[in-house]
Amino acid sequence: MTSRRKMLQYGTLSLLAPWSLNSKADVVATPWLRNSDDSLGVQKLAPQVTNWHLFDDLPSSSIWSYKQDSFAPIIHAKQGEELSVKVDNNLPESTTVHWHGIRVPNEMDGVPTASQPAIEQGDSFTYSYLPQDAGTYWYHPHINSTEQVSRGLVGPLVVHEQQDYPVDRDVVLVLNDWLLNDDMSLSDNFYSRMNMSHDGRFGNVSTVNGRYNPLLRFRPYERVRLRFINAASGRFFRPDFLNIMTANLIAIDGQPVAPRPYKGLTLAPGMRCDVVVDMGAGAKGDAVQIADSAYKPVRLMQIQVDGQPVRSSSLTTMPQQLPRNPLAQPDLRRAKSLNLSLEGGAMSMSMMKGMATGMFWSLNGRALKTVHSDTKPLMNLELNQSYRIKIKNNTNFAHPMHLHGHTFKVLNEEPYWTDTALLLPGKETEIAFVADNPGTWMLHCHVLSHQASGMMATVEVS
Ligand SMILES: [Cu+2]
Repeated sequence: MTSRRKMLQYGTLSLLAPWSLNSKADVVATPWLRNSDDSLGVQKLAPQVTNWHLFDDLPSSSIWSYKQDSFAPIIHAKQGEELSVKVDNNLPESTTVHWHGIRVPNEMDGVPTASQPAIEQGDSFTYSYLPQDAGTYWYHPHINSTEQVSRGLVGPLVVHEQQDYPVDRDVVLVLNDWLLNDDMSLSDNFYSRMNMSHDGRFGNVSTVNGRYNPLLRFRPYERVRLRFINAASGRFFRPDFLNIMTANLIAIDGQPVAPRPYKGLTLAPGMRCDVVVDMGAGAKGDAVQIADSAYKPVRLMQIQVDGQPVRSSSLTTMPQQLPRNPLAQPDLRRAKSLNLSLEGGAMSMSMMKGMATGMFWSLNGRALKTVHSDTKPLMNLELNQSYRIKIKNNTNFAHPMHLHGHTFKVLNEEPYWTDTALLLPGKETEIAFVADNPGTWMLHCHVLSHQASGMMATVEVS
């Protein structure tokens, strides 16, 4: 029991304490305590309105969070061990929790009303499932999501590998985007037709773990696993370590890739990457600025290396390859082929219609706003059959397309597994997967303003 208590203590206090910065304290990266085989037991989320300081020297903002006086609490789980999360809805409206990227049974997927009824104000719901896949995932509501996510309802789900991955520290970095008024309140213009028909909702402040340009402290020669999660509703991020420190990419969207030098990766909303950074010798009082270069480079976070060295020099070996997750390989020769056409948006034929109806986007010519039990699926897939889907972006905007309940392979020159495929304007890609998880699953754009204005569908696996 000691180890459980200790772990819970680290899980709920130490990991959160660095983020609960009401003073001028810096964000201090805290390791995941990885010396226990004990289960984490039932974890709790209580979505509610709370106050949060996005800047240390400015007034707080009223945001929505999964915990009081906190932001984006981490849920830790271990691969192959049952996870239970009790959700008490203390929000002024109904909500659900969707577990992005992790394969769960359909009734745990958090989509009203396809997989569960909404959790009404004052009600509770317990999500329980067994994470088969290790990696970096996240959770967020799947109801009124443009507003709920933009108000701050997001959190990381870290499923630890069965064998601890050899790094000195494991740090989650949640990337967000906020549209603030002059008085630090959140702009409530969540469903502007301008945003819906263009690139989605963009803010004027981006944060890492809920702080503007935070300072992360590491020790000389430390090897650190950084887990980036783009939890914004519309903004893309591209963490930029180029020419600053040794960084190697080890996972994309939770799934292992062969370790390789990190050359910058564009993370659209919903996407993640794991990067192993080897710190140098450091110098006192000398913080390095890490930029976000998804657009014109802006400040993302600062890294300071000081204190007692972890070893006598930097590790020069490539980080270890993560073990692959138990994903079914699609049989590409016997796979059935389907097409998915992304349509609509500004500068398209459906623009005028969208101005009248608020529905700017469509998938294969169909626009959907909400899902009901009798919603006709866009695709009916046979259980355990392999599928190849050609996705063509026939719009002038980028769309990160997310499929629930499955992890799929993007079949480009170097195929990789993901749950969110980024389709740039006018581009085409092909994905493949085995439809091995029965149920009604969402297929939608993760630019949440696009999802809210038609770019969503259901896929039935039975
Ligand atoms: Cu989109």
